[in-house]
Amino acid sequence: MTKSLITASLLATLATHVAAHGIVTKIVVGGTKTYQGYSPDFQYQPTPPAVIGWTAPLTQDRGFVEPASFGSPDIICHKGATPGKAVAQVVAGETIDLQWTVWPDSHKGPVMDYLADCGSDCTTVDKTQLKFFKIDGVGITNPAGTPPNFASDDMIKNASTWSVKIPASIKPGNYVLRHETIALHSAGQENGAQAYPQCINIQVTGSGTASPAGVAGTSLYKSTDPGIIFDIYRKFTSTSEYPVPGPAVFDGSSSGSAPAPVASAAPAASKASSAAAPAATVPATKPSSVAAPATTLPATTLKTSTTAAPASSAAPVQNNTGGQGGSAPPQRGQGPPPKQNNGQCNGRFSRGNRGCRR
Ligand SMILES: [Cu+2]
Repeated sequence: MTKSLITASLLATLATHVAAHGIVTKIVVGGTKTYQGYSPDFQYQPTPPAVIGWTAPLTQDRGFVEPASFGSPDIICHKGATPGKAVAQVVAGETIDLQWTVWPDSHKGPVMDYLADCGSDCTTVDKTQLKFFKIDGVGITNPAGTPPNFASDDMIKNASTWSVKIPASIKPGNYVLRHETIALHSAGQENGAQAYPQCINIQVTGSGTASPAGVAGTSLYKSTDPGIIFDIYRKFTSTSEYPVPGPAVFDGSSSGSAPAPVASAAPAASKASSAAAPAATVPATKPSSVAAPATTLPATTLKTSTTAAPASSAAPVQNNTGGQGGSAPPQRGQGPPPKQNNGQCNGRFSRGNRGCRR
């Protein structure tokens, strides 16, 4: 990269970086059932609310788990996390919208979702015993640009909200949903990626029978995985050039009742995202085309995948394995959210001095 390019990128990042990273603050099931997420601020309240989000008081900084800790229990549901005390009710096949705090656009990377069977009770489960299977994994969704468009960018465009469908095929029971993005702005160097796992408890009802095998949270990633050490600041020609880390997506994730994207049910996450080339037209299998006519919602409104506008032919259309998430058209006219730079977290531009760390 030339010096001028670096300078231009640096200025862009300084201008757009927000201080905090993020947590999931709100969860909406099936478009109607709203649940509060966990906030580290709860630890200062005399009577903290019981929420479905896992308790993680050490995330006061809205920070991340570093790759050096990918083998430690901190990666399971974030640093020092203990089970949430409430449970969301979900019908298998329903979509869950996870709303983050305003996500910094410098923090580009994949978005992944996993489930793990808790047995009788997620609110008291031993997290080290959980075995996670992946139901959603999206990396680059448009190779244009340097860096290219990642799932995190789509999440930002969708009002900092990611939508994931709970597979209709899984058997009823108690599950931890492990939702995560991994920021890659410093991932060109070892231990530079930043994992932001967020867990919630759900109780799934339905008539599914699948009980997919999973892996312990501490075995999901290695610090040397090709999708963990990865330079995003180069030219890309295909969405598949980024290998989404972790196990393959459970191949029953997209089966079951409509509007599952049956044709795009690729087992491998990287294959799945390769289907998300910048499309001029909406793929015939796009599930959202069965939904209501496109509605343009304000950036602050929680938006579900069903509003992914078929009308917006110029927008990059994403067709990820879950069929959801970040397929909102860019909302350029509405301007970026309020941003500031307080000198924290200068991302990869601090390659030499480990930026974005405490
Ligand atoms: Cu950060």
